[in-house]
Amino acid sequence: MIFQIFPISLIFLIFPFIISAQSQWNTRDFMKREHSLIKPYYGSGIDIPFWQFTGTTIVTPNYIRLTDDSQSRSGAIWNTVPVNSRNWDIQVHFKVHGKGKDLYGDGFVIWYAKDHLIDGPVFGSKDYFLGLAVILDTYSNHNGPHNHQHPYISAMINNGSLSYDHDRDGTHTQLAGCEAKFRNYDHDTHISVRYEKDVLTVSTDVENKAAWKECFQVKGVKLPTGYYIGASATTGDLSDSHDIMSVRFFELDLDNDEDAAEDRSKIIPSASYFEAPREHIDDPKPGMSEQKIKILSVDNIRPLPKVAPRKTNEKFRLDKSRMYTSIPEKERIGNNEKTKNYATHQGTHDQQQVILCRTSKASSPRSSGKR
Ligand SMILES: *[C@@H]1O[C@H](CO)[C@@H](O)[C@H](O)[C@H]1NC(C)=O
Ligand SMILES: [Ca+2]
Repeated sequence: MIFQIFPISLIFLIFPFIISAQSQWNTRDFMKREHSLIKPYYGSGIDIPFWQFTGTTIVTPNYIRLTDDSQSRSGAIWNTVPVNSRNWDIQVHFKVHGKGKDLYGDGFVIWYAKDHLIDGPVFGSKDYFLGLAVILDTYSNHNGPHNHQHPYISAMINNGSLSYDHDRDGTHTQLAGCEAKFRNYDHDTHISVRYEKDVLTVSTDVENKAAWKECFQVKGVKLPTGYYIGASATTGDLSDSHDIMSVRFFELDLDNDEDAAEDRSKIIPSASYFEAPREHIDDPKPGMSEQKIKILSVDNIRPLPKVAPRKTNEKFRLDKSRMYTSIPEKERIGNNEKTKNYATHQGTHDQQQVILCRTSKASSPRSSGKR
């Protein structure tokens, strides 16, 4: 009997080595159905199992369209099951396409966030979120000189205190980013968001090579378990269709993961590395652009051009581009009331009307003068 058992135990000894050799190719990573979205989307009923959608999202047999190629759309799709895996890889097959040749927007976000199904100004979802946003930004809002082209993929980690600044394409809050042309292809386009041992790696497969190309990698990213996967998109004056064909969630089964037992459910999202902003070189704190709402009376701010030179030690400024040009279309979604009031108040002398304006501590008068 002993001799019969022995070969079997040998197999058990050898087996782990076979597996660990294979794990480089992720054969042990397995797709979790409850976090994945694959065709056919519908189960037995009219619901998509484990997923909910909001806004302009429509589901067809072959794709989930967050927005179509028309103005002022906003749609999202969210997984309803919180992710309890510590290490994962989310692979999204997507398609962004539209009739615009040079002008199109705005893009979409792949989320790993605490709050789900909450609409807002960050490509259709909540600002001041907790978690990770991987932003595929097709439209360059940034007025100043740019260091990169769009479409641009970047990542933002938020503990709920930061606002995504559309006007600067999130420059102040991004961890890292890369250019990636992913629009209007006939071939399939994919993105992988991999979170493994606190390292975030974003890769794309958009050149029809059936291989991942690294976009960026950032170490020291802390994300808790228990958040939700989602995707959301918006259009403004410019538009695109933003389609999701599939979401595949792989739980990574790591060898020698000594931290695997650690309870990660209570930690606050954080990143030890922020990319230095491309502008605002006089900003002492990269990635810390702070925004606040100030309430001013209209009397105090008229006529508008006098506001900036007024002798005051208050560290706010009025964003003139906001006053004289149309408010960026991104802000309109979910902010319709506010922008409407904004426009009205500009044209009236009624006293004590309240105007909401955005101020930025990070912007000194000098830098605003350069704009
Ligand atoms: C949240 O993030 C901001 C900006 O990165 C940081 O200043 C703040 O200390 C963080 N708060 C918590 C509770 O981690
Ligand atoms: Ca943008």
